[in-house]
Amino acid sequence: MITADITIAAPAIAALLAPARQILLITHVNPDGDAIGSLLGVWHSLRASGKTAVALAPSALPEYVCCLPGIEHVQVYQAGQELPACDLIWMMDTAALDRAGPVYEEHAPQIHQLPIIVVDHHITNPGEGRINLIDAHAASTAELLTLLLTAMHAPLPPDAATALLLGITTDTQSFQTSSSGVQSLRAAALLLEAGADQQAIVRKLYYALPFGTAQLVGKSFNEIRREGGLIWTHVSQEMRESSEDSEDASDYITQMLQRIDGMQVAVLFKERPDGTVKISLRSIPDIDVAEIATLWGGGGHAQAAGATLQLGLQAAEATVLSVVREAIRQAG
Ligand SMILES: [Mn+2]
Repeated sequence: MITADITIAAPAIAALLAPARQILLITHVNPDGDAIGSLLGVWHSLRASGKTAVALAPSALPEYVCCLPGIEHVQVYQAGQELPACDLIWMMDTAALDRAGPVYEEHAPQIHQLPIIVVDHHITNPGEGRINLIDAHAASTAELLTLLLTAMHAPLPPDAATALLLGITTDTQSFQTSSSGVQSLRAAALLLEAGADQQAIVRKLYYALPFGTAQLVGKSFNEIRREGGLIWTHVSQEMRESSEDSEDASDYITQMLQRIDGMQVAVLFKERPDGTVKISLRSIPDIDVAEIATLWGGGGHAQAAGATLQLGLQAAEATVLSVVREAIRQAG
């Protein structure tokens, strides 16, 4: 079943959960706030309902989720590890099974034998689970999960609410994205009513910028370029080596690029230690960057997408910018 309708998904998911004894919760590789907020929110809810659940992140967590209550219960997958024992898998915020990275690569046959629940908001999600709640209009997966758990009359303890609210807050950039509307605010209101600690989230997300991130933002902005509505910059390995930090700077830089007056498409090129280049694309509603990202095996949302190129920094810039220039030209 693939549906965007929570009232249809809720009874179907409740029926699948009812007989399950051990539920494995998985999210995407390089997890963000929505991924971990969703994972931990569902974990707390299941635990409060007396279920046994394991929350598994395919790779290391971003620093800003470390304030969440119960975060120590999120396991980070180690290469070669066995898949935790389970009779049901629940995947969240994961646009395709293979976005679970090493967890999927190392256990695909086992994963395919189990019933899978998919809850996601990526437009590119093909719906590979038994029950797939996929709503590309939802601003975050945490928003969908909040409404789903509410529709299922599942427990929503304060720690679950805090985790889910962090997911909504990060994916909407505090209700600024074009996809955040009535439903996002309604979900947030439900979470506040359930006792979410909003101030703890605000302090961690907006008043705790690591010094190394500030250094890296400065270096990257020093190299910013513009051609009409096309704005781009990069983070090289050299810049990272000469700063104190950090993985998380790229999110911050991308958000800043989007704020520039006249931006139609913003691109951040991030050089990885293995020599590949990760691109992060942002756009105004006339231009679909998810479609552009699929050219290199990436994906995401129409206005926020990413991909990894097996090219060096200069070659990646030349390749991507020529495609984006053409997209801007076609959008008029
Ligand atoms: Mn998300």
